[in-house]
Amino acid sequence: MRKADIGVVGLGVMGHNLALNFERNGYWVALYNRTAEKTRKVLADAGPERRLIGTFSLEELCANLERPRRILLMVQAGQAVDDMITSLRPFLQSGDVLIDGGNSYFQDTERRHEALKDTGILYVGMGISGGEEGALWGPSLMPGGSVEAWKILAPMLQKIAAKAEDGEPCVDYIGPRGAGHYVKMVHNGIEYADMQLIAETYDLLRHALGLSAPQLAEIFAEWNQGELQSYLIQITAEVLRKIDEETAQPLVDVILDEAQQKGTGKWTSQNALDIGAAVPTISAAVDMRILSALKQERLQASRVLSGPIRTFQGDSTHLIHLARQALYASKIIAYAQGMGLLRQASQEYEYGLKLDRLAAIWRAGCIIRARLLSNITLAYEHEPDLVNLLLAPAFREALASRHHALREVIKIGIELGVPMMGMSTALAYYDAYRSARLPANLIQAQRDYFGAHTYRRLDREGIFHTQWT
Ligand code: NBP
Repeated sequence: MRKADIGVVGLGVMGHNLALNFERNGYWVALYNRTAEKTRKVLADAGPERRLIGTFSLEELCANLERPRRILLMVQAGQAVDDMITSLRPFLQSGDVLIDGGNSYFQDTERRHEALKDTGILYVGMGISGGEEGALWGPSLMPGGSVEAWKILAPMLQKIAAKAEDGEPCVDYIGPRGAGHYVKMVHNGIEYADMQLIAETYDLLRHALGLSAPQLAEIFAEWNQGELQSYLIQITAEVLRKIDEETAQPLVDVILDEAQQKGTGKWTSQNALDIGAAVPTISAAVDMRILSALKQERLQASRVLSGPIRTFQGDSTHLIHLARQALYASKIIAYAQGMGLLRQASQEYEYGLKLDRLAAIWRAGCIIRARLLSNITLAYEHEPDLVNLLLAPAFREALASRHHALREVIKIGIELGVPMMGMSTALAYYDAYRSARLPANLIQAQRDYFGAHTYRRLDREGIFHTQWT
């Protein structure tokens, strides 16, 4: 009987679409899902004559796989992954490859990698981005862990991955242990920031100019033709254009303004704090989701807390032009923060990350795919040790001609009382990073005053303490 080239465990949104992607690319795929009904449904929906083998126990799954076995786990991150590994272990042999393609926390992947290290089972923590469509037609894949496993998997993963404009598959070996899931986590952190910056731009234009959702859709659609071209801008235009069939209003206007989150943005901020990397725009995006969730409190506060009662008096065409520039500038700064975090984590965890490769595999397939990523790829290819993306000549120039717009747009937001937490933090990061002297001298003096924490001086070497009173 024909055995399968790969097994997929977990046939939810991602698992079943990835299975179909492998199948479409010529591979035989064995399917397993905790709830057997789902397996039957995937088989029935796919129809006959497909390279799919339904299995209804993990033993049956493993018996139906070519050696070395390749198994992709696409179950909910957390305990379910540990449970599946424990249940699969008795049926796996040395040399078999086990891939966790869920959004696992990278420290969990480190722990699982360590636990499996002496078993001969090759463990891969793989970040996957692209959602349902990407899983089916080509995701961006971030496999980390066993290098041996990468050699076995590379041809298959290159086939199912998205292809960038130059035809290059959006997959590469990321690094050892939890590196793949680490990079996916930061990808999601950048995604949070990007979405927040777009949302602020929408909010400001709506407040200042009173534009309707369909009018805003046209603006975003036009922006998507230029330097801002990206999946998130494209879907923003499509979302804003959508009319609710029941109410005949723009659907976005009847959606409750409470943003949910699954944790990858929060993990990015938490980890950045742990390793001492500044990612204020990513953190602002997480904070704004938290604030958005306080709907009832906000409703009450809106009745008692005062703010400016002003209307925008300027030229609307000019404001739209400024907003476009500000969005691009703040987006560059947010990406610089994310890439800076990756650079620092690479040293901290000895991941050996190649930032040009990461930017390259995000050019297509994933949620943050954008024209900007081609420029980021080039910047790191040209200068692999670039300490901060802002210093790359192309971005230095892009910001030199746009930071005024960013300042203007934030000022207008402040005047109208529109919260611009993402853009404000982006600008503050830019201003802080380009400051030869920050007021940390005063902070050091305060620390020495109340806690005798000592300070260093600009004019001579050594550690100093002052009796301040
Ligand atoms: P779904 O919620 O669609 O499916 C979850 C799958 O996990 C189902 O097959 C479910 O089996 C299985 N499962 C659960 Br829940 N608990 C299990 C357990 N204890 N043992 C065995 N199987 C269990 O999730 P999804 O959206 O396909 O996401 C899967 C993974 O991929 C997650 O880690 C997610 O964060 C990640 N991811 C999702 C996206 C996305 O856009 N959705 C993108 C990138 C990564 P059942 O049918 O028996 O309940």
